[in-house]
Amino acid sequence: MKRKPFVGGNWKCNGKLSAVKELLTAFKGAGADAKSVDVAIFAPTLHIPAAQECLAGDAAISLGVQNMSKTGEGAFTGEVSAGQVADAGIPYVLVGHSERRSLYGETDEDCAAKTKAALEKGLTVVFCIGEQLAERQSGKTTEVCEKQMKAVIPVVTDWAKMVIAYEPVWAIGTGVVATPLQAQDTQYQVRRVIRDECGSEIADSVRIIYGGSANEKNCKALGDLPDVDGFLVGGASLKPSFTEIITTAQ
Ligand code: G2H
Repeated sequence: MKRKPFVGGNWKCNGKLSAVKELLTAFKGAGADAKSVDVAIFAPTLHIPAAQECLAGDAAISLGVQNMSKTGEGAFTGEVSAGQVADAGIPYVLVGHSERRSLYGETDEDCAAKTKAALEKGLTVVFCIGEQLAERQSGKTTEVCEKQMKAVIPVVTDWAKMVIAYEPVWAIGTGVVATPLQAQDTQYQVRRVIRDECGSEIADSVRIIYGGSANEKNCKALGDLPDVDGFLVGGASLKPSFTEIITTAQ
């Protein structure tokens, strides 16, 4: 089944405000066709108003936050709620990125709570899963991804607003990309878990994207795979050549 590709750019905690306009102007020039690809830039939260101004009137590129609170509004110093993200006109949120899980101690339960809160406010969630190197080496990749998926599946009320990002932790920011065989095998298994738990209609329509050292050179071979529906791109989304990933995907 052909699914509409999704290409996300995860800028992480990089860049100055002055770089936002420069990069987004280059991305707008890619001529992304909103009918054939969904593109979202996960900018640092402080940079989003500048990004919104730059993208005003451009239907092809959307914005997202890289994290949000699992709680609602109230006395939660330093947090940003799902309602505030939605109220600010930001359609996407990343949940469960491995850097949030490993550096900030986010658990499967936290990721499920954030997903539930985001979906309740109508946000689209890009939900990240993936195994550590030792887990792959000991043959536990499918088991790890299955556990991460099974923690979130019970709270998903609208699969049209879910994108799953398979990001092997050993490939993140390392320059070591998964082979096409590794990506396809794992993403096939992730879709199998969704099929077992939620049925074929949902499994066949949900997008499962790949992340981890994806770039303009390796995206064609990976994007041609049957269970790879696009990319979550970190380092390579901080360069104008990110446009090549968009045009290859669409
Ligand atoms: C994984 C990815 C983006 P990079 O974190 O989510 O980053 O492409 O730099 O490996």
